[in-house]
Amino acid sequence: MKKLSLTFALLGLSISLEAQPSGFNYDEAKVPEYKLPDPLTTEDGKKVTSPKIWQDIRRPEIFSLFQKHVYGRSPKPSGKIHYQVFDDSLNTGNENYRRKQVEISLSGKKNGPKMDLLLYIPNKGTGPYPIFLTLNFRGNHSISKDPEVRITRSWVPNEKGIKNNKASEATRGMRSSRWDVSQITSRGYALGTIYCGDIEPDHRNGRVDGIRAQYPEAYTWSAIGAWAWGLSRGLDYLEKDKDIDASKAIVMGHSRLGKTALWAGASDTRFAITISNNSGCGGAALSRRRFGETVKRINTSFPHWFVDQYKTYNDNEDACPVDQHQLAALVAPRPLYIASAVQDRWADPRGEFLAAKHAAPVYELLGAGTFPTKDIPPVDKPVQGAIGYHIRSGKHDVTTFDWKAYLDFADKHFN
Ligand code: GTR
Repeated sequence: MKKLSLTFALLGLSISLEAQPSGFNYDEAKVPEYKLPDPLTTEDGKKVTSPKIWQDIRRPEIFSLFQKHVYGRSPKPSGKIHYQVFDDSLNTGNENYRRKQVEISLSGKKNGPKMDLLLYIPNKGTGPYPIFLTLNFRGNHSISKDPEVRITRSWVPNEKGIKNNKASEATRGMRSSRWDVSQITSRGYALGTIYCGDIEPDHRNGRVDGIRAQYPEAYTWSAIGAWAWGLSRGLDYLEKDKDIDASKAIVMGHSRLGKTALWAGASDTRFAITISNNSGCGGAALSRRRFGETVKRINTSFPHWFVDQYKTYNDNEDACPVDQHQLAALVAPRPLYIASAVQDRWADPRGEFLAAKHAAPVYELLGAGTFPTKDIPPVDKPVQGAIGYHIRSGKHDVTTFDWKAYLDFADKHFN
């Protein structure tokens, strides 16, 4: 998406806008009327009146609807875990944390496909530490300037300094502004990250080279399904790592990987907290609003992210039996955070907020707490209950502000 910043003065106020693809609706007045499927009414029309009915009937129903219509059905893991810690060092150039790198077999087979997990572990206090587990877009080496991080050997997109889809020193640290490792570790949390392309390369034919190729065709899953599944394999490993308190694992992701974090949090209830940063269409934003990115557009640009069935909802959102507030509700009763950014209109900030709001009745039914606001809160003022939300000033990104809000939220729920 081409982004361009325009600054203009309106009534003496300076407002900065991020240009978004044209031909899409950014006008709230033009959002069509829509009716959301009720998370608390079963498919055969019965009201969900108790936590038991939610757990036994409605939750499995919604989960399998998302499998069938949106993200696909992922295979059961082999149950075997093979991994090798190939780096464990205090020498990170930062006194707040040490580093570990682990090669993890995805299929449980010693010689099968592998992914690299990069861990930054706090030096302060004594472990085991709670952890943010995340995927990254460009390789573990892109998240920090640390010269010891192994450069990914997986496919990467060609961009500045990158040729033949092979990563190099050219992209070391290119995304470091999004990863506030110092703040995270100095507050006593570990950070774990895996390159999504180690699980499946992010392109239309990625299925052929990624983990999906290893499983029988009977499993109709998607790239987002595969990435989320990979996060769970990362968590399998973390359960064995004595530095980490895997009962306090927070799955967090940005944008397409925010969509993935939501599906991972919905699919794997071992994740104690789920965080979606600017996840937009196919993530937290309500599809029926057709604000900014639409189902048709996302299926056209990124057909591999979702199952084929999802394409039948192009210009046909109301026919989809689920909407994204129900994905949020699948995380209940575990804490959930959804974050937006003012200039990220492509991701429909209001639609992301409304998903949180319409998931809240499920949290209330389960006695898990509430979402303590009825309206979208003021810019840069996080609201944190069982569900947290903020709309940050600025663009589509992950910033120090976002990390502080997530750390505050985690502290609130863990301490
Ligand atoms: C955009 C896409 C969004 C979002 C974003 C990203 O091009 O339209 O849905 O996922 O990419 O992942 O950065």
